[in-house]
Amino acid sequence: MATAQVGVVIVGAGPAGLVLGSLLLDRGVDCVILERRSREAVEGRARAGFLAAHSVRVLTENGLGGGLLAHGTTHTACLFRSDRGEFTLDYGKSGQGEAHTVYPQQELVRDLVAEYLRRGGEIRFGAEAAEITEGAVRVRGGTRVTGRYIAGCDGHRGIGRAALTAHGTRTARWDHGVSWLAVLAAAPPSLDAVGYALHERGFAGHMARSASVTRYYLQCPRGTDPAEWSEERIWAELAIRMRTDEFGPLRRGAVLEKAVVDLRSDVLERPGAGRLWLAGDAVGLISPTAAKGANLAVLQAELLARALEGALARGGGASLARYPADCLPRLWRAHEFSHWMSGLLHGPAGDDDKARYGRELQYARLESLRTSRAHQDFFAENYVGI
Ligand code: RFL
Repeated sequence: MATAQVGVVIVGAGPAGLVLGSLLLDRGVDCVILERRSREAVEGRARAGFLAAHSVRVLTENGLGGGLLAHGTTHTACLFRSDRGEFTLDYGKSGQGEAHTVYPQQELVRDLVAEYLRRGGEIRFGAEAAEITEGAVRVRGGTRVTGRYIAGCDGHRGIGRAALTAHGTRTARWDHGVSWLAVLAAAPPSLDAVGYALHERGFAGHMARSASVTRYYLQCPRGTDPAEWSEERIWAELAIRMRTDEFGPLRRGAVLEKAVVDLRSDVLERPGAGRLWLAGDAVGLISPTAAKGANLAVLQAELLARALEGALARGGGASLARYPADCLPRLWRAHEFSHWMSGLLHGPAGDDDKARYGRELQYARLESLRTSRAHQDFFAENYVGI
């Protein structure tokens, strides 16, 4: 059974789909969002937390930033630790002088769902898109939803991307060969800054999420089962890699979640064709080293909203044809920086000549970041900007 045709059928109620939906409604484009999970599941999924200045601008200028302005906190510094010492890089004082706003992704998603519904939008939770055909989405269970355009905002493993690659769209891909145990702890942050610790046992990271929740990362071997990491072991390993003997203890708390993330990146050569266009992780997966994923989702939603509005208002694809050129260079810039960060944070394993050489390069890069204003400006501009 098909329902009436809407302007845009959006698949996925993550940051990309929800921002796109609200922007389209604002521009007078009717749309419907299909989301396979329940509202509770979507609003409860803790992932990102660092919103770049551009994302904050897009959200606030479009009436989507109430929650983050009221409850987010500003971050302008990150700290690097290694066996050569510690230093803080105040990126708010370098580059364009911009800041991150720390606001948990699940809270942003909650705000976005509420605002989209308030604007009169429709979300069908528990509606899994099973197939995308020319201008129509078949929902598992039988219904067909038709739109003049389909927006695949269904993440990296979604069917939007699969529909494009099935028709020959190629992917550029990189495996960083590194995995992280991503831990969410009911513990207040232990540092005022984002913490990056380089250690011969592997990288460890600290990122505030709220006054009572902190995300930690521990580099671990590929194929690690999170069950191997007890709460005890996590805190003991964090203490070693973050060198708490030297720099002071971490504030501990219950581990709320632990998952292994393989650091992989990829980008589609084209983010859409015909009547199917993608935004967010569906276009490209980016390794979490520089906390770019959710920010790229917001950026692409903004660009795609403009392109779809133009296509619907004026007919045909001139504005959609510009979407790849607007979106891909920015995406690649973020990937280049994330890749650079990955090299900075992950030293080679072992102690042979090659590993020692690689580690010294890592230290030289850190030392340059510590002392060179030009290098700090480069870092700041890319870390907080898009
Ligand atoms: P999402 O958030 O994955 O949302 C996609 C939605 O589509 C739904 N879906 C379907 N719905 C209907 N039918 C289908 N067939 C469907 N298939 C999928 C899914 O249920 C889901 O609700 O993609 P989106 O919107 O593109 O947003 C991307 C961001 O969520 C992601 O890039 C970030 O979370 C990445 N990320 C971070 N990004 C940052 O900018 N800053 C950070 O600090 C940061 N930390 C992180 C992160 C990702 C992490 N993980 C789990 C990979 C930390 C972690 C641990």
